[in-house]
Amino acid sequence: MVNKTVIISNRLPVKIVEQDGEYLLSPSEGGLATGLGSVYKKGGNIWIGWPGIDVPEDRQEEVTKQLAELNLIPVFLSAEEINLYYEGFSNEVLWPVFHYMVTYANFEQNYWDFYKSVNRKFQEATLAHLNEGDTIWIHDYQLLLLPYMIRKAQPNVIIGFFQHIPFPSYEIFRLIPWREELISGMFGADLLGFHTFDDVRHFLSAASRLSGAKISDNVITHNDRQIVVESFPMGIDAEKFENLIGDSLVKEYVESFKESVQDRKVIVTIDRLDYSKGILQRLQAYELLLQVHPEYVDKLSLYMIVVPSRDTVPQYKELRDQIDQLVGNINARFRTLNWLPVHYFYRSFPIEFLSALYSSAHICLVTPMRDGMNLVSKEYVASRTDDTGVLILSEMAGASKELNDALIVNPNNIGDVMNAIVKAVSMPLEEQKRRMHVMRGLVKKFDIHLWVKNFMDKLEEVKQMQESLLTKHAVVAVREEIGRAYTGAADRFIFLDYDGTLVGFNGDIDRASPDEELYQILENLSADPANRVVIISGRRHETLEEWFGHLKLDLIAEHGAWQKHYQEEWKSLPLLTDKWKHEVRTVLDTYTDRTPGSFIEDKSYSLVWHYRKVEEGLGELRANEIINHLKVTVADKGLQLMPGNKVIEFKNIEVNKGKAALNWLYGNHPDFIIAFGDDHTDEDIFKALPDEAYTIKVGSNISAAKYYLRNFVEVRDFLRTLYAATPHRV
Ligand code: GDG
Repeated sequence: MVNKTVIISNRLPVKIVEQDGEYLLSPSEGGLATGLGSVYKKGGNIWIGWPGIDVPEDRQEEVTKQLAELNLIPVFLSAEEINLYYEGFSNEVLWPVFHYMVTYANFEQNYWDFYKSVNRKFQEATLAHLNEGDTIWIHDYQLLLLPYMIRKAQPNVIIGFFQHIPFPSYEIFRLIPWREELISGMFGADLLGFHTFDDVRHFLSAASRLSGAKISDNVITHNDRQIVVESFPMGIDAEKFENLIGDSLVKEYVESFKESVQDRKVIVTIDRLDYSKGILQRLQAYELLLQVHPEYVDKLSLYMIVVPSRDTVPQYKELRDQIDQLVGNINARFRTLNWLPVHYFYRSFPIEFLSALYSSAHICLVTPMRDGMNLVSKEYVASRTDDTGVLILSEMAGASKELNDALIVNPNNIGDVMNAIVKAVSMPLEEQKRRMHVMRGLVKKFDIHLWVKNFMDKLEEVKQMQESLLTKHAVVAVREEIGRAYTGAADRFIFLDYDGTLVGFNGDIDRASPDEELYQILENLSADPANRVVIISGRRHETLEEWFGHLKLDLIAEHGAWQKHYQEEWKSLPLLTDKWKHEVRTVLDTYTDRTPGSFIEDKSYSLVWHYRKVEEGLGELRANEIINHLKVTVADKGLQLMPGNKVIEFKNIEVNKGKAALNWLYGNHPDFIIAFGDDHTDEDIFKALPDEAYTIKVGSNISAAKYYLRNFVEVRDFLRTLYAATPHRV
């Protein structure tokens, strides 16, 4: 069966109207629909979503058939569901919180219940069309729970998720009562996309604080899966906006504009009605301008289009009233017989009208308080085919990260916005062209098609990464193969790391002592005379002696600085010096005094700075400070610095687990070697051992080992199956 791609979003890219008892469908022209057209219209691919109207149950089959012809699959939602899941949770909880307008949020339990049940409806609709190996791309904040819901029911699909609105800082996100559930829902994805790197940072920070998942750069390791988090700044259909300039209808509109504005300079603003768009503040800035600079009276015309949106919600209705009032005030105060300061339209227009506005406007004023990206700014730029015109852009819009040749403003600072308008009005043509040319090149190159391609390519890359990890997992077949090699061997070396490999990772290093079950396993394993079982650990030799001295084991402590063959004495590596310790210790002490929860472990030939109990983030910061501080000392004294799992260790360069393991093999010719380890000090063993050795990494990180097991429980099971399969079974 050929794998397909499934797009899922709250709304299907289609407009349905009922006329004379018939349902009439017209495809949506929005940029996203155009961009994704290249995906969902191909082959057996589909797009799943709400069709946008309430269809009575007895007509749903008919609509489903009509939609199927366009590769669209409907999720029918009742008025109540739309009210509570969409208007309620999505737009009265997530939207305000994600746009930093927390006081507008209504944390209603009822909204959350419906959010969950509607996400489940999307899950059911998806599963009905899903096969193993399919690729899924989910869109936006209405469906945050869906990735995990799908993953749980169908683990073998690849899931991408893109959020079109900002992801707020953790301090804001944590206010949501259901924050952990939302993060877990998103964790079902393989690839999480946001518009900007700031959104990525905020998500990673919230994810690490709320889930305890391991995060390294932009990769989260959770439940044995890796989740890649990336920024994909969305683009527009730039070619379409360029071409529209030549359209005859657009030209007609441009002509009539010219007549009405004459030689005044036009400022355009276009937004959906939303408190995140900064419409009121922008009007205030314009009012201030007319007040402070009366010379601009009759010289400027502000064309302001506000597209109706969510105006049944009280806050939106209130905003609309406030806009009406402010526009009325400005016009009443400053208008002249032949001039109107603000031309305000509360409705939507055909795209040709927008294009005419974009190409007629000297200035485009885009000043949202927060905006995931803001496509209007890019549409204006794409429409300026002669490179003239000035874009004034809020630093709070995602687009400001790319369009930094715009006049960037803080939308809360109306004086700043006013000054930007003054600067824009008088900007020399060359400067306009220089700035616009750069921005137009950018908007043209990073268009909606490249955005779709980049996301899909990354999804494919992540899929391959997941697959390659999967093949390394020591699944049943692998264990059987290793089991056969083990049984057939007469002289075996078994290297076992301790922390994280034989026992779980413990916040308190002294509490991770061996338990009865582990002793049993080690006793059984070492009872076979063909086995040399070697514990190879970073722990102090005194500790290993205390825990394992009574067993038939070889012990390597402090990464090889101390060694003991069974029934012999402990020996330290010859020619090691610990003279450097005093200098390093003095520095580490100062950091420990400033960092609650951190402590120093002093071993014979190494010093370890532990920060597993330090406040999240602070420990990493201090570790980096220490590394910088001691860089020179490390080089001068011939030391090795090893950052590990919530630790940094300083040790003599000669000390290395890989060298120690090789030393152990010296003069022996075993026919079976296996090594288990969980952190990067064990990588030295994996790399040093001969090719025929079986190397097993514990945890699912990328490793030089041939296979991996998920955790110490799997390691113990594995060891049990090994000795249970031999005739020497105890
Ligand atoms: C969300 C995020 C992110 C506007 N008026 C008319 C009309 N429009 C079109 C514009 C533009 C789109 O609507 C608005 O897009 P924005 O990006 O500006 O804002 P949101 O709707 O809030 O979108 C936003 C976006 O998702 C994409 O990820 O950028 O941050 O909030 O394309 O041209 N189109 C027509 N008539 C109108 O009157 N035909």
